[in-house]
Order: sequence, then structure tokens, then C-alpha cells
Amino acid sequence: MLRAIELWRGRIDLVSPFRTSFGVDTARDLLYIRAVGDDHSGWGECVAGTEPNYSSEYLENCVGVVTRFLVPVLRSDSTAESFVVSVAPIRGNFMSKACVEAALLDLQLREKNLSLARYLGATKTRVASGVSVGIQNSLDQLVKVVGQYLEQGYLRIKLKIEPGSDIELVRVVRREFGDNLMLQVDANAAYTAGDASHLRKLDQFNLLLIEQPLPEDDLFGHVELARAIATPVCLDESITSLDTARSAIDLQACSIINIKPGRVGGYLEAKKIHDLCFERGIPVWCGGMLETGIGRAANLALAALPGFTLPGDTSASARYFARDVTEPFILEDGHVAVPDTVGIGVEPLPEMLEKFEKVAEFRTT
Ligand code: NPQ
Ligand code: MG
Repeated sequence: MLRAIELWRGRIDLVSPFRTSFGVDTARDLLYIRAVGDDHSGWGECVAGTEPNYSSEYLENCVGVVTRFLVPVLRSDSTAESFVVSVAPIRGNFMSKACVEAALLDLQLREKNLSLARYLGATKTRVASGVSVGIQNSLDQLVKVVGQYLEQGYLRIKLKIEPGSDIELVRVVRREFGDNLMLQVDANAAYTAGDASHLRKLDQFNLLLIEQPLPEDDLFGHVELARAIATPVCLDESITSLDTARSAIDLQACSIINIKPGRVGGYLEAKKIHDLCFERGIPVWCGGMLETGIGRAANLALAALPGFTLPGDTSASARYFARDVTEPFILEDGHVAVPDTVGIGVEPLPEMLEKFEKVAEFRTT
């Protein structure tokens, strides 16, 4: 039974600034949802950033959406499944819905003594992990940083790119680390339809994929671009639901999909997208949103499903944080272990929770 919902806020420094085509972050603002039952509680992490630059959602707004529109649908007999049905009429706000759903899932799975990985249908006990490398100040710095991640064992490198900082980065990293390195790029929607002939210059580097080259709502632009270049197009920001995934696949706007539970409204929708892609032979991989251990744990359970055939941005905690909010996730032999205990398998460490603030509490009826 669900007795209460709590909202927790915090902030945690990143080990180094993370620069993408949409901005620089030096810290992660946090919103956690805690679903409180009689004997257990569950945690969900909101993936929204401080500003609406990755997508239109942002953290402070999620606090308002959760409080005004999502908490009011909850009853003491609510489940993650019933919650998803109840909030279907509410448009968008995927990241707000996802963190509430995640907390409910964690609670109900703990009550049933079942792990999220088992519940979702995981077939792996560890997940092959890549790392997302932010835009650096120089090519020398880029080579140094990539070298460090490869030394740590990461199995795949993703370079963040933007106009003016793209072909040369890939050329240098390929030259330095060789043709066998699994290498891909992510533009975070920074290009336009007219950039096709420029992006075609990436074809010579045998990349695994180019992620989200064009704006989120430009599915047809991606169709045209995918026809014009040899590098496989992967969508991230554009895929906000099972329906957009199906449309993108049918239109051939992409041949690979990055699944992020936060971006699609939760783990249940993410599993549906996985199942569709599995059936259609579309490879998927699990993205990352600089999650602390709470979100990271749940993502690992999802990434353990059989259709996740490409290494994800499921990096170790140390990639982002000197001290994670949970026991840290570590990289072993290029892989991160999938939690196999109840629920998401982790909880915030008491000493970390002390630094955070419970900003609201609502009781259910
Ligand atoms: C991506 N993540 O795949 C995102 C982008 C991203 C690991 O590259 C705060 C909140 C900062 C969300 C920085 C990775 C963020 C963020 C980058 C998302 O496109
Ligand atoms: Mg991306």
C-alpha cells in the first residue's frame, strides 16, 4: 500500500565540467521521489536538467508538475501500472511521470521481493559500458581524456560534437586509437537539414552511429539525412514514446534507438520500445542523463534486456561523481553489474541524504 509521496531535492558536483552542444554543466541538480509504503519505500530519480536545453523539461518545473498533476492521481492502492494509465491524458512531461513511476515500481517490487531486472525480463547479469565524452578545450585534451577512459576499460567512446567541432575530433581520435575502437558521436540536435554534405565527411571514419543530428521534432529531416549519409542514424531526443519509436522506424528516420526511461515517461514505456525494436531488428542501447546511483541502478536493469546489443552510456559512478548518492557502481572489465536484489537494488546512503532536503510530503487516501 502507498501511504505517502515525498519530494527530495539536492545538488551534487560533477568531477569535471560536462560540455555538450547545448551547454556546460558543473553540477547536477537533483529531484528524487520517495514512495512510502507500510514496510518499504521506493526511490525514483528525475532526469531533467536545471535548464530546458536537452529537452523542454527542467527540474524546477518537474517539481510543479509532480505536485500539481501527478501526486493528485495517486491513491493508497496505486501501482506503477495504474499510475501510467491515470496520467495518460496528461501531455508530455515524460521526465516528471518517469520519476514517480520509478518510485512506485521500486516500492511494489520490494513488497513482492522481486528485482527490477527480473521484473523487466533481464537476460544479463552485467552490462557492457561506454562513456560519453564532453566537448573539450583542445584536441590534445580530448586525446588525453579518451585515453584515460580507455585505460579504465570503457568498451565504447561517444564524442559530443557540434558545428565547428566535429570532423577533426573524430579524425584525431580514430588516428590515435585505431580502427577497432567502438566510436560514435552525439550532436544533441545541433545540425540542420542543410548540413548533410558536411556530415557525410564522417562516413570515412566507420562510426557505430551518429546520435540525434537534427532537432527533436524533425523526423523527416532525419529520414532525408539517413538516406544521404552512410553512418547509421540513431535517435535520442526525438523518441519520446512507443508511438514515436514506431513512426521513426517505419519512416526509416533511424536504424538504431537510444532508450532513456526518463525521456519516454518511464520503465514500462521503455520496455515496450525495447520489445518493438527487438521484434523489428532495431538495435537499442541505454542512454544516460548523468544519473546518480538511484537512476543508474534502474537503467542497468533495463539495459540487461536482450535487445540492448550496443554498449550504453551506463558508465560507473566515478565517471560523474566523486561520491555517489548510493554505493558506487564500478566498472569491471568494461562492464557494470546489474543489481540483483529487491527493487532497484540500491538506496540513498544516509550520510548523503543528510545533505539533501525533503521539500514536500503528501499522504494518500
Ligand atoms: C545525451 N547524456 O545522450 C545526454 C545528454 C545530457 C551522457 O551524453 C543534465 C541533465 C546534464 C541531462 C548533460 C549523455 C545533461 C543531461 C548531457 C543530458 O544526449
Ligand atoms: Mg544523446
